[in-house]
Amino acid sequence: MARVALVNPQLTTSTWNAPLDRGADNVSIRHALAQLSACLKRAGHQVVLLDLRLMSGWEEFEEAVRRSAPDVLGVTAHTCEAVPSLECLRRARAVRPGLRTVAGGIHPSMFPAEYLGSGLVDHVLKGEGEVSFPRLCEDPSRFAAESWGETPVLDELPYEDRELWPDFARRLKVPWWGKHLPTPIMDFLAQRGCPWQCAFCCGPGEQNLYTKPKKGDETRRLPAVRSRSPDHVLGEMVELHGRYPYRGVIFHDDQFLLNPEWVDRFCAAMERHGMAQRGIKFWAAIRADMVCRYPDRLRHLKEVGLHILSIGFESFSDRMLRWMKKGTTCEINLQAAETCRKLGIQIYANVILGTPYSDGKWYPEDDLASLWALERVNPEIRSVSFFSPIPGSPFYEWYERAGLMVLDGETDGQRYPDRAKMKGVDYDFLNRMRGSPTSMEWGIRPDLWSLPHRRAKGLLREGHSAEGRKALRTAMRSAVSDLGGDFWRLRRSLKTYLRSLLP
Ligand code: B12
Ligand code: SF4
Repeated sequence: MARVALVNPQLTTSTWNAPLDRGADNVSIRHALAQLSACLKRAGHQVVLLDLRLMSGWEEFEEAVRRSAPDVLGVTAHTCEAVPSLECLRRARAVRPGLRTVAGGIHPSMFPAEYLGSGLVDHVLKGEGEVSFPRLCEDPSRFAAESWGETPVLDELPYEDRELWPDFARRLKVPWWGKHLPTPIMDFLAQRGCPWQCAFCCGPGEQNLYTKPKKGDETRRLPAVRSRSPDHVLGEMVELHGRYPYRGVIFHDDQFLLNPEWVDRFCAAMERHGMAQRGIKFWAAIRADMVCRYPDRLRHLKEVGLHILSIGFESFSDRMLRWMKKGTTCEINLQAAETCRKLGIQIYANVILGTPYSDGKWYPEDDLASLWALERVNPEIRSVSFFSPIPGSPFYEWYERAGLMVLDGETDGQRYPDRAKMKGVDYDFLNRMRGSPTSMEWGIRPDLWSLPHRRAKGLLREGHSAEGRKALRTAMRSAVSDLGGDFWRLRRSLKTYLRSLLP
């Protein structure tokens, strides 16, 4: 049996000696490694964790490789971790020549040549690793340099090895969701993949990850979106609750409501185990159109503990939503928010600003529509970020071809709340619009926009058309003069946007 080191190279969005009180990237365990560890141990291998966030620097990493003397070193990587993951491999090889190295996870799966071409890895194991990685560790000679992991049956997997993190119990107590979720917080994955194809998202990239071979043509892969059975999920939840009586739960699934029948069975299992009675409140993500299609399911989820719903509104401009291939409209977004409000479910609103349109130009009115609608929805959490193309998404290829991306090689593959990523977007303008310095509280400055705007809309609603138009003009003038930027272009955009509000 092999001694296996699992490496978390999470330095881009976290740091050496990462303090637990500074954000999700420092707190969250790496589920991929926790899951792989459970499978490796079940197969009889020994596992050590090398998480850079728990170390003080490269010297400590090298010392840990020397001390743990692994036979196999497996490194995971998201795109933003490509650089540190390769550095881990380089240093591990230098300290322990002849060490067998394996790369896996979404980035190596999409771009295996980056790893194999570096000469630092023996294998890239693409796709899911639970079944094949333990076999590779047992007998690497059976695996080619580049191969696909066998697609696992999720219900046959052991529960994650969360205690691989020596400070796991401490991590649970961190209130990384502020007042929105009670602590201790436990996070779970109940389903894998997403069948939609939003152009800005790496969901399509995930379809290169969570896949199965095509029947009759093993050389081709098809997306394998699937769920654990609710009993398997609840089995893990109940077992962990016995050991760590948590109160907040995060379901990281891309889309929690993929299949309404699955949700029915999940709710029944939650009721059977009295999870709401234990005071457990949970967070999940559901598309706006699915909220509108299945309000009854949402009500049931609320009854069993759904406390805060993450909705990818993305934009409240219909043409932008079409360009993003989101499959929703502004009206659907507003209706979904309304449903949540009626059911007493808090809203975590995801909105993307600064996306150039199909002609390569950025139109401020698209973002103004989103910001104004955000004021209307008034969500508990505003997760507003500037658009950054993620490799593996259709938009990445499109904007790359259009030459519109501002790339720096180091931080690519991250979604930024506030960093300039696209040419032609007036980030100063967007920043001057915001009502608060923190990205989570993104909102339009009320003095600039909302108050005069609201007044104007009120007048229009009451039928005072002339006064309404005048008030809208005043709103526009005050916004334009205060915001600066390309005055004439902005003026045109604001005019277009304001006109769209007039009856
Ligand atoms: C939970 C989650 C988070 C959490 C926790 C992240 C963490 N450190 O674990 C938080 C909220 C902190 C987070 C942050 C970010 N995330 Co995130 N996140 C996810 C999410 C929803 C689930 C990931 C997960 O745990 N999956 C379950 C595990 C079991 O699956 P897995 O990771 O794919 O691992 C399997 C295989 O890939 C493989 N495998 C993985 N590693 C290895 C290693 C070896 C050696 C082998 C053999 C196999 C192998 O085997 C595993 C088991 O089958 C995914 C979307 C998704 N559904 O996957 C996005 C996702 C991974 N995140 C994404 C992004 C962009 C980010 C951020 C960059 C956002 C930002 N700030 O800009 C940061 C980066 C954080 C970081 N440095 O890692 C993108 C990544 C795209 C890309 N091309 O890299 C994804 C795919 C979402 C998307 N659709 O766009 N994220
Ligand atoms: S944005 Fe959401 S719905 Fe769209 S592809 Fe990504 S995960 Fe799926």
